[in-house]
Amino acid sequence: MKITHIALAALFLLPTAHAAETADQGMAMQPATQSASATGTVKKLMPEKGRVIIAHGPVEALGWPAMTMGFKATAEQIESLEVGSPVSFDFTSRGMNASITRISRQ
Ligand SMILES: [Cu+2]
Repeated sequence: MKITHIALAALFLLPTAHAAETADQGMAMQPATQSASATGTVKKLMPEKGRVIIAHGPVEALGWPAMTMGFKATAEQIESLEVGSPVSFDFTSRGMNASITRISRQ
């Protein structure tokens, strides 16, 4: 999802938080794992890849603007979702590598 984030950041001329984070991943330094919560709308389910695409609102804890991105999710989490569902969820993020730890429909 790196390309998507760079493209979105450029497209909307948003603050550089995401771009800076993405750039960090290209260097030897590994970003720390952080936990955060967000709300959003399910855009796409990708059970074969263990991912769900969510249009999420701003995540202040991480300095993320609203955007559409992929999150790692378990088969059970993906099965509980439907495209178009509004959701609230918790996730851990290492740079732009985000994994859902809890998700529920709103
Ligand atoms: Cu994002």
